[in-house]
Amino acid sequence: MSVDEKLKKIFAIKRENKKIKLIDQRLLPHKVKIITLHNYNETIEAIRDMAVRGAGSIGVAAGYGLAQAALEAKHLNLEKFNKFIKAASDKLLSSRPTAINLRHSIDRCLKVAENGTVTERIQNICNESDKIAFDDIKASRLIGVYGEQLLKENSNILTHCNAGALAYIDQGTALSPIIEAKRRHKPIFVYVDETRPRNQGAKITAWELSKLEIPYALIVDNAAGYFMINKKIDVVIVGADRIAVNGDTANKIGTYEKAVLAKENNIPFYVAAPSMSFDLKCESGERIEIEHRSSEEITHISGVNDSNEYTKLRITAKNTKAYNPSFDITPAKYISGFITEKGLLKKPFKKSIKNAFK
Ligand code: RUB
Repeated sequence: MSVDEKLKKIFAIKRENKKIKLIDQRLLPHKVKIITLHNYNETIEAIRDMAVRGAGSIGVAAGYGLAQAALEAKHLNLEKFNKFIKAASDKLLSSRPTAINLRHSIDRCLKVAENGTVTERIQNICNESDKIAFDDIKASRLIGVYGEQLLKENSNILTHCNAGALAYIDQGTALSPIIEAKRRHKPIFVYVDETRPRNQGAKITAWELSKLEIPYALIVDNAAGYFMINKKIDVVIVGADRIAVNGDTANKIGTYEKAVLAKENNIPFYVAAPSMSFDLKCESGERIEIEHRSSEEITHISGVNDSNEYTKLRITAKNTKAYNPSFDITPAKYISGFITEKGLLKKPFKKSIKNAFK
């Protein structure tokens, strides 16, 4: 089976008129269950509870969610329709705050719904939501093509969290250059951070790479320094949830420390991200809202037992206090470049980012 045939089985999200279908990422890698979301409230819940996750997929889900809301409101007059869409947008926007893709998707869908009859506005929102997904596919492929050029034969790549096909359709951001290398039969090896607390690396990235038959090994989050200082890692590639105009980048918690370690060890550190991940209204990382999630994500762990039954376990003493910021900011000075659908953006980032996306 070719890489492309294998990729088709790892789809993040699809829209079929009012229904959204997605692989429930909470159950991976133990169960590949496709769930159907019937209305926009179900979609909000799926984003909030991370059945769908990853900046790009959250953005697509939000656009599709607004399409669902528009279809749900088709019997309303124009005034009530507009109020309904405004309320639905606000609710979608508050479902997860850090990834800018969500806001960009909502803004794009609202913009095409500024004029016309209710029927025309519904059609425009639906078309735009599909176009967001289509644009993501194109960006994902181009990121792969540009990023692959940075990988030498037998490169050892470290990645954090999951920025593959389930995070960003259709072959991810950080994993896209890796998939392109596989397509071109270039030998490479991937070190996968487990990515506590939700273990997106251990549960999703490792699963995706094994499905695609790309050689990898899972490492614990605090082992990256060991592998770097022992010259086992040649390059780091991560995704992004929001990038400020100066290049400061929000990504999954732990990204910052990997970037500092990479600099200390003279290892290039790339962020693979499409235009949808850049926030041109945000001057620097300090202005990026960081999502704080439930402490239960740290105190408990889920998986399957020997009978393959889903189990959740508490790993700490009862009532253990835990802080759980979901993202951190990597200052631009630690980033070697941004792999985008427009090519590699180099320093000075203020200039290259503005030139690429103005
Ligand atoms: C996901 C995360 C990923 C980026 C990848 O966090 O931090 O690295 O979203 O970006 P979470 P992209 O699992 O909490 O959503 O989607 O652009 O690949």
